[in-house]
Amino acid sequence: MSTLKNKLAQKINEWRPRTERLVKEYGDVKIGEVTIGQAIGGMRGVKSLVTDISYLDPYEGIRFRGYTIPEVLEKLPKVPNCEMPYVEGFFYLLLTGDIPTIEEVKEVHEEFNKRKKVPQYVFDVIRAMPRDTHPMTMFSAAILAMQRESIFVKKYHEGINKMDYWDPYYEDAMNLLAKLPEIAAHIYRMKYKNDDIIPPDPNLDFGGNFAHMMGIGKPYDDVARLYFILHSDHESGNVSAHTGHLVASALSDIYYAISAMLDGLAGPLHGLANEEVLRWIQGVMEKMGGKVPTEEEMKKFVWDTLKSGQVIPGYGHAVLRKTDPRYMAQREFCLKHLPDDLIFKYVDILYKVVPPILVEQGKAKNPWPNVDAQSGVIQWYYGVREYEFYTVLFGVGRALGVCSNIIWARALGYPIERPKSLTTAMLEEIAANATKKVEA
Ligand code: CMX
Repeated sequence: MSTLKNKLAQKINEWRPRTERLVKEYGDVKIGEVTIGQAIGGMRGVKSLVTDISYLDPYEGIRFRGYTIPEVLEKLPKVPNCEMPYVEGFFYLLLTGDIPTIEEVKEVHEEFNKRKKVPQYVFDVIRAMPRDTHPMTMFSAAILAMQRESIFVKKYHEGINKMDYWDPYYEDAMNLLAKLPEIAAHIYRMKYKNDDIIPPDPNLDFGGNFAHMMGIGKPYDDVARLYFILHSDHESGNVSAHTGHLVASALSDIYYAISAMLDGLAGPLHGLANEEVLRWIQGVMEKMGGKVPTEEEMKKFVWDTLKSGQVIPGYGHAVLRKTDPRYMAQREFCLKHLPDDLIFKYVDILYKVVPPILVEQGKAKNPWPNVDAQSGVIQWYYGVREYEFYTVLFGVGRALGVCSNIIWARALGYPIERPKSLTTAMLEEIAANATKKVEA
Protein backbone atom coordinates (compact mmCIF):
# COMPACT_ATOMS: atom_id res chain seq x y z
CA MET A 1 0.00 0.00 0.00
CA SER A 2 1.37 3.48 -0.87
CA THR A 3 2.30 5.91 1.91
CA LEU A 4 -0.59 8.18 0.92
CA LYS A 5 -3.18 5.38 1.10
CA ASN A 6 -1.69 4.06 4.35
CA LYS A 7 -1.74 7.51 5.93
CA LEU A 8 -5.31 8.03 4.69
CA ALA A 9 -6.44 4.70 6.20
CA GLN A 10 -4.87 5.68 9.53
CA LYS A 11 -6.53 9.14 9.48
CA ILE A 12 -9.91 7.63 8.61
CA ASN A 13 -9.71 5.25 11.59
CA GLU A 14 -8.82 8.14 13.88
CA TRP A 15 -11.59 10.36 12.50
CA ARG A 16 -14.54 7.94 12.44
CA PRO A 17 -15.22 7.99 16.22
CA ARG A 18 -15.56 11.80 16.08
CA THR A 19 -18.28 11.66 13.43
CA GLU A 20 -20.00 8.70 15.11
CA ARG A 21 -20.03 10.48 18.48
CA LEU A 22 -21.51 13.66 16.94
CA VAL A 23 -24.32 11.70 15.30
CA LYS A 24 -25.05 9.41 18.28
CA GLU A 25 -24.69 11.79 21.21
CA TYR A 26 -25.40 15.21 19.68
CA GLY A 27 -27.57 14.37 16.68
CA ASP A 28 -30.45 16.55 17.96
CA VAL A 29 -28.36 19.66 18.65
CA LYS A 30 -29.46 22.47 16.31
CA ILE A 31 -26.82 24.25 14.20
CA GLY A 32 -29.14 26.73 12.48
CA GLU A 33 -32.66 27.47 11.34
CA VAL A 34 -33.85 27.77 7.79
CA THR A 35 -35.92 30.77 6.71
CA ILE A 36 -38.40 30.98 3.85
CA GLY A 37 -35.90 33.28 2.09
CA GLN A 38 -33.22 30.59 2.31
CA ALA A 39 -35.54 27.80 1.16
CA ILE A 40 -36.48 29.76 -1.97
CA GLY A 41 -33.16 31.55 -2.32
CA GLY A 42 -30.75 28.74 -3.14
CA MET A 43 -30.16 27.67 0.50
CA ARG A 44 -27.76 30.57 0.98
CA GLY A 45 -26.04 30.33 4.38
CA VAL A 46 -27.83 27.13 5.45
CA LYS A 47 -25.36 25.17 7.55
CA SER A 48 -26.05 21.63 6.43
CA LEU A 49 -22.88 20.18 4.91
CA VAL A 50 -19.73 18.86 6.57
CA THR A 51 -16.22 18.85 5.12
CA ASP A 52 -12.76 19.01 6.59
CA ILE A 53 -10.94 19.50 3.28
CA SER A 54 -11.39 23.28 3.17
CA TYR A 55 -13.28 26.05 4.94
CA LEU A 56 -14.42 29.38 3.47
CA ASP A 57 -14.54 32.32 5.85
CA PRO A 58 -16.51 35.23 4.30
CA TYR A 59 -13.88 37.78 5.34
CA GLU A 60 -10.66 35.79 5.26
CA GLY A 61 -11.30 33.55 2.25
CA ILE A 62 -10.38 29.92 1.75
CA ARG A 63 -8.22 27.74 3.99
CA PHE A 64 -7.19 24.34 2.70
CA ARG A 65 -6.90 21.95 5.64
CA GLY A 66 -6.43 24.97 7.87
CA TYR A 67 -3.77 26.63 5.70
CA THR A 68 -4.26 29.94 3.87
CA ILE A 69 -3.17 30.18 0.22
CA PRO A 70 0.16 31.90 1.05
CA GLU A 71 0.84 29.24 3.71
CA VAL A 72 0.08 26.42 1.26
CA LEU A 73 2.40 27.94 -1.36
CA GLU A 74 5.14 28.43 1.21
CA LYS A 75 4.96 25.15 3.16
CA LEU A 76 4.52 22.50 0.45
CA PRO A 77 7.60 21.01 -1.23
CA LYS A 78 8.47 22.95 -4.40
CA VAL A 79 9.34 21.63 -7.82
CA PRO A 80 13.12 22.23 -8.32
CA ASN A 81 13.86 25.62 -9.93
CA CYS A 82 10.18 26.61 -9.81
CA GLU A 83 8.14 29.04 -7.72
CA MET A 84 5.17 26.76 -7.12
CA PRO A 85 4.72 23.54 -5.14
CA TYR A 86 3.93 20.11 -6.56
CA VAL A 87 0.22 19.56 -7.21
CA GLU A 88 0.87 15.99 -6.03
CA GLY A 89 1.94 17.32 -2.61
CA PHE A 90 -1.10 19.55 -2.45
CA PHE A 91 -3.38 16.58 -3.12
CA TYR A 92 -1.61 14.70 -0.30
CA LEU A 93 -2.40 17.65 1.98
CA LEU A 94 -6.07 17.77 0.91
CA LEU A 95 -6.50 14.07 1.50
CA THR A 96 -4.62 13.68 4.80
CA GLY A 97 -4.36 17.15 6.35
CA ASP A 98 -0.57 16.72 6.59
CA ILE A 99 2.20 18.55 4.76
CA PRO A 100 4.07 15.80 2.91
CA THR A 101 7.82 15.29 2.75
CA ILE A 102 9.45 15.42 -0.67
CA GLU A 103 9.68 11.59 -0.63
CA GLU A 104 5.94 11.32 -0.02
CA VAL A 105 5.30 13.76 -2.87
CA LYS A 106 7.46 11.71 -5.20
CA GLU A 107 5.55 8.59 -4.25
CA VAL A 108 2.26 10.26 -5.25
CA HIS A 109 3.92 11.29 -8.50
CA GLU A 110 4.89 7.64 -9.13
CA GLU A 111 1.35 6.51 -8.29
CA PHE A 112 -0.07 8.95 -10.85
CA ASN A 113 2.54 7.85 -13.38
CA LYS A 114 1.50 4.21 -13.05
CA ARG A 115 -2.15 5.11 -13.60
CA LYS A 116 -2.03 7.82 -16.22
CA LYS A 117 -2.44 5.94 -19.52
CA VAL A 118 -5.67 7.16 -21.09
CA PRO A 119 -7.56 4.38 -22.91
CA GLN A 120 -7.80 5.00 -26.67
CA TYR A 121 -11.61 4.78 -26.60
CA VAL A 122 -11.68 7.99 -24.52
CA PHE A 123 -9.97 9.90 -27.31
CA ASP A 124 -12.29 8.20 -29.82
CA VAL A 125 -15.31 9.49 -27.87
CA ILE A 126 -13.99 13.06 -27.89
CA ARG A 127 -13.06 12.82 -31.54
CA ALA A 128 -16.52 11.56 -32.51
CA MET A 129 -18.00 14.88 -31.31
CA PRO A 130 -18.34 17.85 -33.67
CA ARG A 131 -15.20 20.02 -33.30
CA ASP A 132 -17.22 23.07 -32.25
CA THR A 133 -18.52 21.20 -29.19
CA HIS A 134 -17.70 23.17 -26.04
CA PRO A 135 -14.49 21.81 -24.42
CA MET A 136 -16.33 21.36 -21.10
CA THR A 137 -18.80 19.03 -22.84
CA MET A 138 -15.89 17.04 -24.29
CA PHE A 139 -14.13 16.91 -20.92
CA SER A 140 -17.23 15.75 -19.08
CA ALA A 141 -18.06 13.16 -21.78
CA ALA A 142 -14.49 11.79 -21.73
CA ILE A 143 -14.73 11.19 -17.98
CA LEU A 144 -18.19 9.68 -18.22
CA ALA A 145 -16.97 7.34 -20.96
CA MET A 146 -14.39 5.91 -18.52
CA GLN A 147 -17.08 4.89 -16.02
CA ARG A 148 -16.68 1.27 -17.17
CA GLU A 149 -13.24 1.34 -15.48
CA SER A 150 -14.71 1.87 -12.01
CA ILE A 151 -13.17 -0.39 -9.37
CA PHE A 152 -15.88 0.63 -6.89
CA VAL A 153 -18.62 -0.77 -9.15
CA LYS A 154 -16.80 -4.10 -9.36
CA LYS A 155 -16.21 -4.27 -5.61
CA TYR A 156 -19.81 -3.26 -4.90
CA HIS A 157 -21.09 -6.13 -7.01
CA GLU A 158 -18.70 -8.47 -5.17
CA GLY A 159 -20.34 -7.36 -1.91
CA ILE A 160 -17.76 -5.04 -0.31
CA ASN A 161 -18.38 -3.97 3.31
CA LYS A 162 -19.76 -0.43 3.68
CA MET A 163 -16.84 0.53 5.95
CA ASP A 164 -14.44 -0.19 3.09
CA TYR A 165 -16.17 1.84 0.35
CA TRP A 166 -13.58 4.59 0.63
CA ASP A 167 -10.83 2.25 -0.61
CA PRO A 168 -12.15 1.64 -4.16
CA TYR A 169 -13.28 5.30 -4.32
CA TYR A 170 -9.67 6.23 -3.55
CA GLU A 171 -8.41 3.86 -6.27
CA ASP A 172 -10.92 5.29 -8.79
CA ALA A 173 -9.97 8.85 -7.81
CA MET A 174 -6.25 8.19 -8.24
CA ASN A 175 -6.85 6.50 -11.60
CA LEU A 176 -9.01 9.38 -12.80
CA LEU A 177 -6.90 12.30 -11.51
CA ALA A 178 -3.77 10.82 -13.10
CA LYS A 179 -5.45 11.02 -16.52
CA LEU A 180 -7.05 14.47 -16.35
CA PRO A 181 -4.04 16.57 -17.50
CA GLU A 182 -3.61 14.50 -20.66
CA ILE A 183 -7.33 14.48 -21.50
CA ALA A 184 -7.53 18.26 -21.01
CA ALA A 185 -4.40 18.97 -23.06
CA HIS A 186 -5.59 16.57 -25.78
CA ILE A 187 -8.87 18.46 -26.11
CA TYR A 188 -6.94 21.73 -26.33
CA ARG A 189 -4.43 20.61 -28.98
CA MET A 190 -7.07 18.75 -31.00
CA LYS A 191 -9.52 21.66 -31.05
CA TYR A 192 -7.21 24.64 -31.31
CA LYS A 193 -3.75 23.49 -32.47
CA ASN A 194 -4.51 21.56 -35.67
CA ASP A 195 -4.65 18.27 -33.83
CA ASP A 196 -0.92 18.44 -33.15
CA ILE A 197 -0.91 16.25 -30.02
CA ILE A 198 2.12 16.27 -27.69
CA PRO A 199 2.65 12.98 -25.81
CA PRO A 200 3.11 13.09 -22.00
CA ASP A 201 6.56 13.10 -20.37
CA PRO A 202 6.67 10.66 -17.42
CA ASN A 203 9.57 12.55 -15.81
CA LEU A 204 7.52 15.70 -15.32
CA ASP A 205 5.24 16.46 -12.38
CA PHE A 206 1.45 16.95 -12.70
CA GLY A 207 1.67 20.68 -13.55
CA GLY A 208 4.89 20.46 -15.54
CA ASN A 209 3.57 17.62 -17.68
CA PHE A 210 0.36 19.52 -18.35
CA ALA A 211 2.30 22.60 -19.53
CA HIS A 212 4.47 20.33 -21.71
CA MET A 213 1.40 18.68 -23.33
CA MET A 214 -0.16 22.12 -23.89
CA GLY A 215 3.04 23.01 -25.79
CA ILE A 216 3.78 26.09 -23.65
CA GLY A 217 7.21 26.86 -22.15
CA LYS A 218 8.18 28.19 -18.72
CA PRO A 219 6.79 29.63 -16.51
CA TYR A 220 3.49 28.13 -17.74
CA ASP A 221 4.30 25.02 -15.67
CA ASP A 222 4.08 27.22 -12.56
CA VAL A 223 0.90 28.85 -13.88
CA ALA A 224 -0.63 25.37 -14.22
CA ARG A 225 0.43 24.36 -10.68
CA LEU A 226 -0.90 27.62 -9.20
CA TYR A 227 -4.12 27.32 -11.17
CA PHE A 228 -4.86 23.72 -10.15
CA ILE A 229 -4.13 24.46 -6.49
CA LEU A 230 -6.19 27.66 -6.32
CA HIS A 231 -9.22 26.12 -8.02
CA SER A 232 -9.19 22.81 -6.13
CA ASP A 233 -11.74 23.40 -3.40
CA HIS A 234 -14.00 26.07 -1.90
CA GLU A 235 -15.77 24.03 0.79
CA SER A 236 -18.73 21.85 -0.19
CA GLY A 237 -21.66 24.17 -0.89
CA ASN A 238 -20.64 25.58 -4.28
CA VAL A 239 -22.37 24.07 -7.30
CA SER A 240 -19.49 21.88 -8.54
CA ALA A 241 -18.44 20.51 -5.15
CA HIS A 242 -22.01 20.03 -4.03
CA THR A 243 -22.95 18.27 -7.26
CA GLY A 244 -20.02 15.86 -6.95
CA HIS A 245 -20.89 15.17 -3.32
CA LEU A 246 -24.60 14.70 -4.06
CA VAL A 247 -24.12 12.36 -7.00
CA ALA A 248 -21.60 10.21 -5.11
CA SER A 249 -23.94 10.07 -2.10
CA ALA A 250 -26.11 7.73 -4.20
CA LEU A 251 -22.95 5.56 -4.47
CA SER A 252 -22.55 6.61 -8.07
CA ASP A 253 -18.83 6.13 -8.69
CA ILE A 254 -16.15 8.82 -9.07
CA TYR A 255 -16.50 8.92 -12.86
CA TYR A 256 -20.22 9.74 -12.68
CA ALA A 257 -19.65 12.20 -9.84
CA ILE A 258 -16.77 14.13 -11.45
CA SER A 259 -18.50 14.26 -14.83
CA ALA A 260 -21.60 15.71 -13.11
CA MET A 261 -19.44 18.11 -11.08
CA LEU A 262 -18.02 19.47 -14.35
CA ASP A 263 -21.51 20.00 -15.75
CA GLY A 264 -22.27 22.25 -12.76
CA LEU A 265 -18.97 24.06 -13.13
CA ALA A 266 -19.83 24.84 -16.76
CA GLY A 267 -22.48 27.43 -15.79
CA PRO A 268 -21.71 31.15 -16.35
CA LEU A 269 -22.57 31.99 -12.73
CA HIS A 270 -19.93 29.48 -11.58
CA GLY A 271 -16.76 28.24 -13.32
CA LEU A 272 -17.63 29.53 -16.78
CA ALA A 273 -17.35 33.08 -15.42
CA ASN A 274 -13.61 33.01 -16.26
CA GLU A 275 -14.55 32.61 -19.94
CA GLU A 276 -17.19 35.33 -19.60
CA VAL A 277 -14.67 37.77 -18.09
CA LEU A 278 -12.38 37.49 -21.11
CA ARG A 279 -15.32 37.69 -23.53
CA TRP A 280 -16.54 40.84 -21.77
CA ILE A 281 -13.07 42.43 -21.82
CA GLN A 282 -12.62 41.56 -25.50
CA GLY A 283 -15.92 43.34 -26.20
CA VAL A 284 -14.70 46.47 -24.42
CA MET A 285 -11.31 46.28 -26.18
CA GLU A 286 -13.01 46.14 -29.56
CA LYS A 287 -15.09 49.22 -28.75
CA MET A 288 -11.95 51.01 -27.48
CA GLY A 289 -9.98 50.10 -30.63
CA GLY A 290 -7.43 48.23 -28.45
CA LYS A 291 -6.42 51.17 -26.26
CA VAL A 292 -6.69 51.22 -22.48
CA PRO A 293 -9.86 53.03 -21.39
CA THR A 294 -9.79 55.74 -18.77
CA GLU A 295 -11.56 54.99 -15.50
CA GLU A 296 -14.48 57.17 -16.64
CA GLU A 297 -14.80 55.26 -19.92
CA MET A 298 -14.62 51.92 -18.10
CA LYS A 299 -17.34 53.02 -15.66
CA LYS A 300 -19.64 53.60 -18.64
CA PHE A 301 -19.04 50.06 -19.97
CA VAL A 302 -19.76 48.60 -16.54
CA TRP A 303 -22.98 50.60 -16.14
CA ASP A 304 -24.08 49.71 -19.69
CA THR A 305 -23.71 46.01 -18.84
CA LEU A 306 -25.66 46.38 -15.60
CA LYS A 307 -28.39 48.45 -17.24
CA SER A 308 -28.85 45.79 -19.91
CA GLY A 309 -29.71 43.36 -17.11
CA GLN A 310 -26.46 41.37 -17.14
CA VAL A 311 -24.04 40.62 -14.31
CA ILE A 312 -20.41 41.78 -14.26
CA PRO A 313 -18.57 38.48 -14.61
CA GLY A 314 -15.86 37.80 -12.06
CA TYR A 315 -17.47 39.97 -9.38
CA GLY A 316 -19.64 38.98 -6.43
CA HIS A 317 -19.83 35.78 -4.41
CA ALA A 318 -22.40 33.78 -2.50
CA VAL A 319 -20.20 33.47 0.62
CA LEU A 320 -17.18 35.79 0.33
CA ARG A 321 -17.54 39.38 1.53
CA LYS A 322 -14.10 40.67 0.51
CA THR A 323 -11.67 40.35 -2.41
CA ASP A 324 -11.09 36.65 -3.06
CA PRO A 325 -7.58 35.64 -1.90
CA ARG A 326 -7.45 33.43 -5.02
CA TYR A 327 -7.83 36.66 -7.02
CA MET A 328 -5.04 38.24 -4.97
CA ALA A 329 -2.66 35.28 -5.49
CA GLN A 330 -3.14 35.57 -9.25
CA ARG A 331 -2.87 39.35 -9.14
CA GLU A 332 0.49 39.03 -7.39
CA PHE A 333 1.60 36.63 -10.12
CA CYS A 334 0.52 39.18 -12.77
CA LEU A 335 2.27 42.07 -11.01
CA LYS A 336 5.47 40.03 -11.01
CA HIS A 337 5.33 38.43 -14.46
CA LEU A 338 3.09 40.58 -16.68
CA PRO A 339 2.64 44.05 -15.14
CA ASP A 340 2.52 45.77 -18.54
CA ASP A 341 0.12 43.38 -20.24
CA LEU A 342 -2.80 45.19 -21.89
CA ILE A 343 -5.49 42.85 -20.55
CA PHE A 344 -3.99 42.97 -17.05
CA LYS A 345 -4.34 46.76 -17.26
CA TYR A 346 -8.04 46.32 -18.11
CA VAL A 347 -8.46 43.96 -15.16
CA ASP A 348 -6.63 46.41 -12.93
CA ILE A 349 -8.94 49.29 -13.90
CA LEU A 350 -11.95 47.05 -13.38
CA TYR A 351 -10.72 46.31 -9.85
CA LYS A 352 -10.83 50.07 -9.19
CA VAL A 353 -14.17 50.88 -10.82
CA VAL A 354 -16.45 47.84 -10.40
CA PRO A 355 -16.75 47.56 -6.58
CA PRO A 356 -17.99 51.15 -6.02
CA ILE A 357 -20.44 50.77 -8.91
CA LEU A 358 -21.87 47.52 -7.51
CA VAL A 359 -22.18 49.22 -4.12
CA GLU A 360 -23.96 52.17 -5.74
CA GLN A 361 -26.29 49.82 -7.63
CA GLY A 362 -27.09 48.27 -4.26
CA LYS A 363 -27.88 44.71 -5.30
CA ALA A 364 -24.78 42.52 -5.03
CA LYS A 365 -24.01 41.56 -1.41
CA ASN A 366 -20.33 41.30 -2.28
CA PRO A 367 -18.97 43.92 -4.71
CA TRP A 368 -15.44 42.43 -4.77
CA PRO A 369 -13.76 40.31 -7.45
CA ASN A 370 -13.70 36.51 -7.25
CA VAL A 371 -11.17 34.01 -8.63
CA ASP A 372 -12.54 34.23 -12.18
CA ALA A 373 -11.88 37.97 -12.62
CA GLN A 374 -8.13 37.44 -12.85
CA SER A 375 -7.51 33.91 -14.11
CA GLY A 376 -8.11 34.37 -17.83
CA VAL A 377 -5.57 37.19 -18.09
CA ILE A 378 -2.71 34.89 -17.18
CA GLN A 379 -3.84 32.21 -19.61
CA TRP A 380 -4.22 34.79 -22.38
CA TYR A 381 -0.73 36.17 -21.72
CA TYR A 382 0.88 32.73 -22.08
CA GLY A 383 -0.92 32.07 -25.34
CA VAL A 384 -4.08 30.21 -24.27
CA ARG A 385 -6.41 32.66 -25.99
CA GLU A 386 -9.26 30.24 -26.65
CA TYR A 387 -11.15 31.39 -23.59
CA GLU A 388 -13.84 28.73 -23.80
CA PHE A 389 -11.07 26.37 -22.61
CA TYR A 390 -10.49 28.17 -19.30
CA THR A 391 -13.19 26.31 -17.38
CA VAL A 392 -11.54 22.98 -18.29
CA LEU A 393 -8.46 24.19 -16.38
CA PHE A 394 -10.72 25.08 -13.45
CA GLY A 395 -12.22 21.57 -13.73
CA VAL A 396 -8.85 19.77 -13.52
CA GLY A 397 -8.14 21.68 -10.31
CA ARG A 398 -11.63 21.27 -8.84
CA ALA A 399 -11.45 17.49 -9.36
CA LEU A 400 -8.61 17.34 -6.78
CA GLY A 401 -10.83 18.80 -4.07
CA VAL A 402 -14.05 17.05 -5.01
CA CYS A 403 -12.33 13.63 -5.19
CA SER A 404 -10.88 14.26 -1.71
CA ASN A 405 -14.32 15.19 -0.38
CA ILE A 406 -15.98 12.14 -1.92
CA ILE A 407 -13.37 9.71 -0.54
CA TRP A 408 -13.87 11.15 2.96
CA ALA A 409 -17.66 11.16 2.62
CA ARG A 410 -17.53 7.40 1.95
CA ALA A 411 -14.97 6.86 4.73
CA LEU A 412 -17.26 8.55 7.26
CA GLY A 413 -20.36 6.78 5.95
CA TYR A 414 -22.34 9.87 4.96
CA PRO A 415 -25.73 8.67 3.69
CA ILE A 416 -27.53 9.44 0.45
CA GLU A 417 -28.41 13.15 0.41
CA ARG A 418 -32.10 13.89 0.54
CA PRO A 419 -33.33 17.24 1.89
CA LYS A 420 -37.06 17.73 2.40
CA SER A 421 -39.20 19.93 0.15
CA LEU A 422 -42.30 21.91 1.06
CA THR A 423 -44.98 23.33 -1.23
CA THR A 424 -45.60 27.06 -1.76
CA ALA A 425 -48.97 26.68 0.00
CA MET A 426 -47.22 25.19 3.04
CA LEU A 427 -44.79 28.13 3.15
CA GLU A 428 -47.74 30.56 2.90
CA GLU A 429 -49.39 28.81 5.84
CA ILE A 430 -46.16 28.94 7.90
CA ALA A 431 -45.79 32.65 7.00
CA ALA A 432 -49.41 33.39 8.01
CA ASN A 433 -48.96 31.59 11.36
CA ALA A 434 -45.73 33.51 12.02
CA THR A 435 -47.51 36.82 11.29
CA LYS A 436 -50.38 35.88 13.63
CA LYS A 437 -47.88 35.11 16.42
CA VAL A 438 -46.17 38.52 15.97
CA GLU A 439 -49.56 40.33 16.04
CA ALA A 440 -50.81 38.43 19.13
N1 CMX B 1 -22.96 41.93 -11.29
C1 CMX B 1 -24.23 42.37 -11.26
N2 CMX B 1 -25.13 41.98 -10.37
C2 CMX B 1 -24.73 41.10 -9.42
C3 CMX B 1 -23.41 40.63 -9.37
C4 CMX B 1 -22.50 41.06 -10.37
N3 CMX B 1 -21.26 40.60 -10.44
N4 CMX B 1 -23.30 39.77 -8.32
C5 CMX B 1 -24.52 39.71 -7.76
N5 CMX B 1 -25.37 40.52 -8.42
C6 CMX B 1 -26.81 40.67 -8.20
C7 CMX B 1 -27.48 39.29 -8.33
O1 CMX B 1 -27.70 38.96 -9.70
C8 CMX B 1 -28.74 39.50 -7.55
O2 CMX B 1 -29.64 40.22 -8.35
P1 CMX B 1 -31.23 39.97 -8.29
O3 CMX B 1 -31.63 40.38 -6.91
O4 CMX B 1 -31.77 40.82 -9.37
O5 CMX B 1 -31.43 38.50 -8.53
C9 CMX B 1 -28.28 40.40 -6.40
O6 CMX B 1 -27.06 41.03 -6.86
C10 CMX B 1 -27.98 39.67 -5.12
O7 CMX B 1 -27.05 38.64 -5.41
P2 CMX B 1 -26.03 38.16 -4.26
O8 CMX B 1 -26.82 37.62 -3.13
O9 CMX B 1 -25.02 39.20 -3.98
O10 CMX B 1 -25.23 36.98 -5.03
P3 CMX B 1 -25.66 35.46 -5.18
O11 CMX B 1 -25.19 34.72 -3.99
O12 CMX B 1 -27.09 35.31 -5.55
O13 CMX B 1 -24.81 35.04 -6.48
C11 CMX B 1 -22.88 35.00 -7.85
C12 CMX B 1 -23.41 34.90 -6.42
C13 CMX B 1 -21.39 34.64 -7.85
C14 CMX B 1 -23.62 33.97 -8.73
C15 CMX B 1 -23.11 36.44 -8.36
O14 CMX B 1 -22.34 37.33 -7.59
C16 CMX B 1 -22.79 36.61 -9.83
O15 CMX B 1 -23.65 36.36 -10.68
N6 CMX B 1 -21.52 37.05 -10.17
C17 CMX B 1 -21.09 37.14 -11.54
C18 CMX B 1 -20.73 35.78 -12.09
C19 CMX B 1 -19.47 35.25 -11.46
O16 CMX B 1 -18.45 35.92 -11.38
N7 CMX B 1 -19.51 33.98 -11.03
C20 CMX B 1 -18.32 33.28 -10.51
C21 CMX B 1 -18.32 33.08 -8.99
C22 CMX B 1 -17.10 32.29 -8.55
C23 CMX B 1 -17.17 30.89 -9.06
O17 CMX B 1 -18.08 30.15 -8.65
O18 CMX B 1 -16.37 30.53 -9.92
